[in-house]
Amino acid sequence: MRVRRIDLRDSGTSNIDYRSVVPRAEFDVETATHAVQPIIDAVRTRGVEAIGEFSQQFDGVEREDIVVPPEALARALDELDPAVRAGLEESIRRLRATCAAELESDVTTSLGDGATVTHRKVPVDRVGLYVPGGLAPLVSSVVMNVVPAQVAGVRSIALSSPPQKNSDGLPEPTIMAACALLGIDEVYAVGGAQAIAMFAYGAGPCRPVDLVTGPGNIYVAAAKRVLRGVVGIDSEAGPTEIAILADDSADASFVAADLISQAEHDPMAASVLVTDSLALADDVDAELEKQVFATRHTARVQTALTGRQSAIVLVDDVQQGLDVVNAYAAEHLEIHTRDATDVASRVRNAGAIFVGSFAPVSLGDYCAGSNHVLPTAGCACHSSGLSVRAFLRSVHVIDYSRDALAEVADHVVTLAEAEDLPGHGAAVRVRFQ
Ligand code: HSO
Ligand code: ZN
Repeated sequence: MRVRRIDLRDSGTSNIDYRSVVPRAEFDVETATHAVQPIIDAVRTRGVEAIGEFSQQFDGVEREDIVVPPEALARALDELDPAVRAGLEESIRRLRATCAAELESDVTTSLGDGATVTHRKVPVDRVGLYVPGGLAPLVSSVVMNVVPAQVAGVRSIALSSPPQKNSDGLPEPTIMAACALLGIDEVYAVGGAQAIAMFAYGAGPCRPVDLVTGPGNIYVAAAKRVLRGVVGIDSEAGPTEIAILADDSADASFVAADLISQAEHDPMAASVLVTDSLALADDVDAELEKQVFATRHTARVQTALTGRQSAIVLVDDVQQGLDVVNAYAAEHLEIHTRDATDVASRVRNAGAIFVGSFAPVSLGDYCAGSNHVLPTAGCACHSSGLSVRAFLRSVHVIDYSRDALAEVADHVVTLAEAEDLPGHGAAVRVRFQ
């Protein structure tokens, strides 16, 4: 097994567009939009009937009712392994702490006597949270979606996760248990693009939502892209990615383990090492060789690591490494260099940054107190990971008295004239005639 190498050493740094050399999957979100469009159209026009057909086709499940009964949620929580429950509780506790600290209050600015503008934060009314089932039941994604929504004050929360053959056509039991633990009672057994379409348009018992959040496979990410505008979306959180920026001080066994940890999610997952140390690159290769065959999901990991989307990128120095990782805009970026804190402060584009050798991505996946729903496929250069802010809108509230308006009236009239919009000016003048 060999991870492909991209050698950028001695390439002259001045005129390389690193975005064109960083590794990317051939099958991308844009391509997947063609596959999901018919699914979305079918759910929009035929609702639950179409959902039933897709559940049969993609999940191998035949179940009339897409609603998960409250008794099933309660039973799943009763039957939850106590150690898993303790892990979830710790994860919830830490994430609640960061979410509570991040909750922004309204800001009022005074612009003179009787003139204020308030930046008011208003939670979204109704959200649809997606939790993947697929290759792994991501129970932790229930926590990552629900906690910030609850802290933001969202009143109506619906959650959907794929129906499972071995769970009577209901979602994975641990996922149902986590819903019960967090007090979520509106749960649907619907997966993939059809779940995103159900949230966007509404279907049967599920009323349309205002915002959809959550991670998923490439089809879920594509459905979010297609439906953005019909519904709000958090970010495109598709097949997972890890990039590691490392120098010769890094521990090759840690680096290899972390590359494998995210490759384990999906044959389409991306694991990228960027290093200025050829010795480290070789050591990581050797470690991968050992560790990949000792891990449980060898085939999936191997496919991910040897795919076009994964690579070891050789650079001249840490500065060039930073240019490469900034161009790549990884979902997760680990920094294994000397002065890791300083290097991390120079990163501009990443969904989340993990500093030093003892902050692996797996920590953030479960228990760091950070969120693991993060933008993928380069979207980190314009989008943010899930947080309380994703569930809030900000509204400017403009409150001016007569005198305060008089103070600025001439400027409004002049600017309106300059734009050839005299009616705008007149709307101010009429108040003083
Ligand atoms: N690494 C995934 C999240 C996850 N990992 C859930 C394990 N469980 C995307 O950030
Ligand atoms: Zn993970």
